[in-house]
Amino acid sequence: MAIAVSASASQLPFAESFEVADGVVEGTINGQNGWTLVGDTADVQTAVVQAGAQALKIQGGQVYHDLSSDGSAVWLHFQARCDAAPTANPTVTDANTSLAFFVNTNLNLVVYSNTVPVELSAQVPTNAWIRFDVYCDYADMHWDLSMDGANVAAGLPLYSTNSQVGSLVVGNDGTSPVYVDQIDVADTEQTTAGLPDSDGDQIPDWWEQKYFGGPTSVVAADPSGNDGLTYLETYIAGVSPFTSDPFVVTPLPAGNGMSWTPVPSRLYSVYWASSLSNAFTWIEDLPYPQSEFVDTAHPGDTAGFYSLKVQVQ
Ligand SMILES: [Ca+2]
Ligand SMILES: [Ca+2]
Repeated sequence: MAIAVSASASQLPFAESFEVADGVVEGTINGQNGWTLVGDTADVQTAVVQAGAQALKIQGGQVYHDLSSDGSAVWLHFQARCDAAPTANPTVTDANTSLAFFVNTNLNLVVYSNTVPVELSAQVPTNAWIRFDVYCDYADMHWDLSMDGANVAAGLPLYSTNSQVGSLVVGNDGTSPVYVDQIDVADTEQTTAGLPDSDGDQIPDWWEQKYFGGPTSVVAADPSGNDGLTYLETYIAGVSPFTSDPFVVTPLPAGNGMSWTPVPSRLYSVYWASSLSNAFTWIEDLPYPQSEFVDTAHPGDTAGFYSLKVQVQ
């Protein structure tokens, strides 16, 4: 099994669960939902599935789907299952590739660091669904890989600097079947799906790697360089962990609410109190991308106080 990603221009987020509800029927994936098959066989089937009633089975060949994004990073996760050790190792040569990895004939994961394949000690069990998570950062030109929520490689340089042509490629060069399900690709953070957090401190690996050079490099409760916020608080608020960078809440001109710059995958909860000596009570939850609260509950009040709580969704 091999995966390769390159990305740039307009279709993310992309999700594929190979279900009838997505417009996918049993039989070859070629021509369904924008997928193209090159090679022998890649069939949507019902016998082995990770979720729902259908999943993709690849037996020799590669399937392609266009991906495009204006963002500077890509979050990708999917489920895969190998029936047996692959009978052949692929070679990636496409200069448009951003990142690539595969399971080799020893069932070890192999990641590309630049154009060099590097065998990891991580082994992939057979006949078990495995979740793979990829974070690809085009600003910093690195990518990370996790298997079942545990980081196995981080800070790898991208295969190529060329990200102008975008596609997702899933292939199986061997003869033993490989199954794939629940593909999810986005260019904003996908926290609802449970991003890998190897040290369990509520800051995902990608953020620790991007800002501190390792997937577990930050102590979440330590003070950041940003005005007394902890590192965890800077991550949740989406502000700098290094310098003064306040989360700005702006009162509406009429004094009946506030606005802010929202961060993807965040939930903003508004609380209100008639005075600072009274307890705040919850009014409303406003998920990203909402960026404004207008108070309709206290139209006649001459005074009041708002509190805005930010959570990762
Ligand atoms: Ca499915
Ligand atoms: Ca963490």
